[in-house]
Amino acid sequence: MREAIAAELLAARARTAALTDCVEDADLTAQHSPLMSPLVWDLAHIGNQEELWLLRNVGGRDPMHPEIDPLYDAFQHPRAERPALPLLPPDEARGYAHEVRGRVLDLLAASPLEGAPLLDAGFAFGMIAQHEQQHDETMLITHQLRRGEPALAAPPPPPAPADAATLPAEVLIPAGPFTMGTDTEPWALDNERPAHTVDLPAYFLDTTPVTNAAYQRFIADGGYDDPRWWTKEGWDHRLRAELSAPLFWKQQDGQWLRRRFGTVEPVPPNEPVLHVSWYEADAYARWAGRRLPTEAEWEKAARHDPATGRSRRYPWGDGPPGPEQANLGQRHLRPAAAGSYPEGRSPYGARQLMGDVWEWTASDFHPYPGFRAWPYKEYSEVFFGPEYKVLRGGCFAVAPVACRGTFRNWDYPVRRQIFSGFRTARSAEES
Ligand code: AVJ
Ligand code: FE
Repeated sequence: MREAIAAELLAARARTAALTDCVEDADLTAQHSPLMSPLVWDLAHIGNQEELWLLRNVGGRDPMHPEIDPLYDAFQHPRAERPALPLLPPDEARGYAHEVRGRVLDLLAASPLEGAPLLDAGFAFGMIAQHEQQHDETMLITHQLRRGEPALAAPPPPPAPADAATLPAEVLIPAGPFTMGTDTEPWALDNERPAHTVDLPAYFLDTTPVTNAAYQRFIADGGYDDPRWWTKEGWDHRLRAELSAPLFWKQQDGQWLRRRFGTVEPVPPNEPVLHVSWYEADAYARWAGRRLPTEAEWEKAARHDPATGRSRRYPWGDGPPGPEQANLGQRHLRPAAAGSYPEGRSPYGARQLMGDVWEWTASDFHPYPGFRAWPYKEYSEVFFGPEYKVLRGGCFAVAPVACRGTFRNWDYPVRRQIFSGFRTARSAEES
C-alpha cells in the first residue's frame, strides 16, 4: 500500500510540474481570469495543504512557515484578490512544495496505515493526492482561460468506434432501489458517504453526453432567445451575461469556431459539448422535451448492476479506470467523440459516464442522510445548500484517483469555465 500511495503522490506532482513549468514566471504570477487564482497560488496552496494535513495533523510536526498559512487559506481570500497578496514567488513556491514532499515521503515510510481514522488505508495521503489532482484540474482551467501562445499539447483521443453512429439515443433504467454513496470506498470523501438506499421510478437517460452538433441545433432554433426553455433565474442570467453560445465559441462566416488551450479550431460536431453553464444545460434539455437527470438517476445509471443488485465502483465494474474505459487523467486535452469507450459502458449501455465532460445534474448539493463532516467541514459541509448544483462523472482533466462512481463535484449554476457538459433524461411514465 505504501508504494501505491507514493505513486499517487508522485503522479500528482509530475502533473503539477508539467502545468507550471511550461510557462514563464510572469504567466505563473499573472491572473488570467478573475475567476481563477494565479497559478503560483495553486502551487504553494498544494504544498501548504499537504504540510497541514500530513506533516502537522498526521505527523505532529510544527508549522514550517506559519506566517504564510493565511495566504493560502482559500476561505480567507477570494480568488479575485489573490494576485494582490504577498505570495511566494514561483521558485520559492516550488521549493516549499518540494520540501514538504520530501518530509511527507519520510513520514509515509515510517507511519502505520491503520489505527486512526486519518491513517486507515492511508486516507489522509489519498485525500492529499486527490487534493493536488483537483488543483491540477483547476490549473488546467486557468490554462484554458489564458491568452497567448499554446503551452500544452497532448495527442487526440482515439476515434469513436464504428457503432457510435448507430447507438440508441437513450437507455432505459427500470424502476427499483439501488445503493447510492459508499461506506467501503477507502479514499471516498465525506460527501460520498454513507451508503444509503434510493428507490427510483423508471427513467430514460441519454446513451452519451449531448454533442456539439445537437447543441448547435438548439442555438440555430433560437434556443437562446426563447424564454420558454429557461428558468426565471436562467433567463435573467442569460440576458445579463449576454449568453449566446458555449464559452470560448464564436461564429465566423456561418461556421462555429472555438478557442481551446490557445488554438482556434472548428467546433467538432461529434464531441460532447463543453463549457456550458447549468442554466444552458437545463434550457437545452427543456427545448429537447427532456430534463437533466437527478444526481441519483445519474449514479444509478453509472453504478447499479441489475444482475447482482449491488453498486459498482465504476460503470464497467470494480477495476480501476484504464485508457480503454475512460478519458481521464489529462491524457488528452479534449473529450472523445460521443459513443467512445465501449469497454467503459454501464450495465444499462450508457457510455462515457466517467471522464470526457463533467455532467450537470438537476440536483442541488445536499448531504446524504447520516452525513458527517470529516475530516474538515470546509471540504463539503460549508457548501451544502441550494446555491450549488452537482456535477458527476469527471472529465478528461480528472485523475483516476479523484474519480469514481460515487464522486461528487459542485459549482454555481452560472459557471462554465469548468469542463462541464451534460446529458438529458426523461421519466418513463410520461411516455
Ligand atoms: C470539489 C472541485 C469544488 O476546487 O473548490 C480543492 C475541491 N477543495 N481544495 C474546489 C477542493 C479544496 C473543490 N471542488
Ligand atoms: Fe484546495
